[in-house]
Amino acid sequence: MEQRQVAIIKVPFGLGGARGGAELGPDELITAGLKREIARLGLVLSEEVRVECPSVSDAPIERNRVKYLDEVRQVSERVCTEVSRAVADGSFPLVLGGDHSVAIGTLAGLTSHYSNLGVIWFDAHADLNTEERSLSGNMHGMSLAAALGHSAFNLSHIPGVGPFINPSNLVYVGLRDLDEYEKEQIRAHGIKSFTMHDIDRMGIQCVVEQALAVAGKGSDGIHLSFDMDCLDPREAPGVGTPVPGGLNYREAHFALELLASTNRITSMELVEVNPLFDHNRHTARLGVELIASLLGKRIL
Ligand code: 5AB
Ligand code: MN
Ligand code: MN
Ligand code: MN
Repeated sequence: MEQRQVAIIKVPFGLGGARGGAELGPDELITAGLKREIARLGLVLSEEVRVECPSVSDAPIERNRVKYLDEVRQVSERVCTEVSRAVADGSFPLVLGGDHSVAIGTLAGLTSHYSNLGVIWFDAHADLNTEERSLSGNMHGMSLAAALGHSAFNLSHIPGVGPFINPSNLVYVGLRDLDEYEKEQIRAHGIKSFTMHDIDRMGIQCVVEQALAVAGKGSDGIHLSFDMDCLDPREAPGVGTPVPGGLNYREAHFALELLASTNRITSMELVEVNPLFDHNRHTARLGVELIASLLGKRIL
């Protein structure tokens, strides 16, 4: 990481998720000691902003098949503004979700600065569904379809936003639960995907090195989108959509330590921490540790 200034952008939004609770994620990460870790690393916290989000408890009962689209749209615009401002200030944007639909706003804010943004997406899921093809109607499963311009609601609907993400600079790490339509999309667009099978076979070091080569090829910035459900639920129980067979503690840390050591990552978001399914703040504390690894924390 080149910048020594970090901007924390909290997005307490949970209406894009399958179950409520992700809206509690940002505060949980702060309580788990995120700012203390940032200070220990000698980094300057240039700002800490909280994006105003429609509350989950006051939300109207959703009768549409695609859930809370208007709310996602509103939050995307606000997140875009804050992320864009952080980049313009020379800060490293650190977005704290919230469910993964917040990535639409993050990517919108980033593409208004980077003309060819690389994206590394750590997730059990591909988040490639469109409004038409999603089986759940949950927007947190559609964020990359929006960033690639595949869905009806996409980045072009957010004012002042640059190009879509180029699928050749997008790479997945940790996939293990895909809808049939998502599999078709990955094949059709040739999106580089390191599934859990590939991690078992090649090891996480090789996977991360190759992922970096894909995201970094010809790109002027690399965004790391980190869905906590990429981890095994035994490591990170506090997520909304847990899937067995994920990354273990050291694999996740080692991956982020490797990324840190390259100085190529220009922004990060950590999403889907859900305190309602956690115990003893375990998942949020792990999230804080992982962010510290990405920001350059070393064992020795
Ligand atoms: B997450 C599923 N594909 O569309 C869907 O946690 C799960 O942001 C989406 O990765 C999971 O509802 C979204 C079945
Ligand atoms: Mn996700
Ligand atoms: Mn996921
Ligand atoms: Mn989830």
